[in-house]
Amino acid sequence: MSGESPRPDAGGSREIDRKILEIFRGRGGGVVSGEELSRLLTVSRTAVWKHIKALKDLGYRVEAVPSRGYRLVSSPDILTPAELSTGLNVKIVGTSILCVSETESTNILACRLAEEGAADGTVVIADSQNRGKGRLGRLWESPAGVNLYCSVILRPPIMPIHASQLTFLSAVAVAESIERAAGLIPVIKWPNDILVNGFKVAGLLNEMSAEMERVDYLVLGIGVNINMQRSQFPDDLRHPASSLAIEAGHGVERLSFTRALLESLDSHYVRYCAEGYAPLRQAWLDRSAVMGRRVRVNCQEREVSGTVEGIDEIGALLVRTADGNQERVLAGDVTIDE
Ligand code: BT5
Repeated sequence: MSGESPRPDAGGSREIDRKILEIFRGRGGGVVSGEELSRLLTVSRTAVWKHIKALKDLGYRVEAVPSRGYRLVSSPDILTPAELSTGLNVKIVGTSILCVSETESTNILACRLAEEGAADGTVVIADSQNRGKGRLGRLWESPAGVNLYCSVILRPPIMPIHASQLTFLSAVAVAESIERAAGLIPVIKWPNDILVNGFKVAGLLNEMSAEMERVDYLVLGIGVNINMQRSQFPDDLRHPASSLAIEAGHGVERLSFTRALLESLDSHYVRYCAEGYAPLRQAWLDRSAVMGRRVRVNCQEREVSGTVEGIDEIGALLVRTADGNQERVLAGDVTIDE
């Protein structure tokens, strides 16, 4: 993982590191000789040795087998483009990945890259954030080494009014990956919380740049508490919070979680671009914690109480109130009553 300003030679070095890991993985734990590595990578034996040392410094366990070569014994749970993209089955989301060790907010970094022309599906990941953003100027706790802080740049061919539909893309993909990678059963609370056993384990924050008629880009910000420990949560959180590790009772590999997330985001996004909102809306409704429930929605200037009947074309929550009217709520904090 690099800082925000990579070393001048970092791109080339990282590419060689990535290739070495690919070769090791292709051998399924078998030994590869230094000579073969040097030939396949077209670098000297000394350079091979330096790259192996650099990988060891990153936490990879590479064993030197006397007079035979090297063997990859285990990999650390760090998020690097090389680790994430090897064998990743995606068409758009995750075809370009940038990982930094620390940044203010991955959403801010992603917006900057999008302004500079970053492609549809570019993913930005940070090991830690020093001013992670929640909604309405709130802060997102982002300690290093334990969680996922990720922003995805999308350029869907849609009108700005439909942009909120894509909040459901990240919600559905995060829920699916929690199931796949941690074996837990998550539910989605409108609009942007993912809960496991009633605790918030992930938060989503979408940002958009648009003209009147068309979206220029969207940034889907995704924060998932993967291995965060109880002692790392502040006392004054708005909603009871937890992490996948706490709820599962064991650590969850960040790498496999993130790979599952990118594949899920990609398949739903490709389908959204081809077939529109309907399949995504249904996938969201299937996992919704609020569908059919009595809720109170605090929308800053008013509170709406009633039974949730669904979500509409632009992602507004449809609530049937006691007087029989159906209210459309575009933004707010939901409390589930019963
Ligand atoms: C959210 O806001 O839930 C959206 C969080 C989005 C974070 C991601 S991380 C990657 C990307 N880059 C960013 O800068 N942001 C996105 P909201 O519903 O407003 O919830 C924020 C509130 O949740 C805070 O005021 C705290 O009370 C609480 N909170 C803060 N950190 C938390 C954490 N790690 N886990 C659970 N709750 C947290």
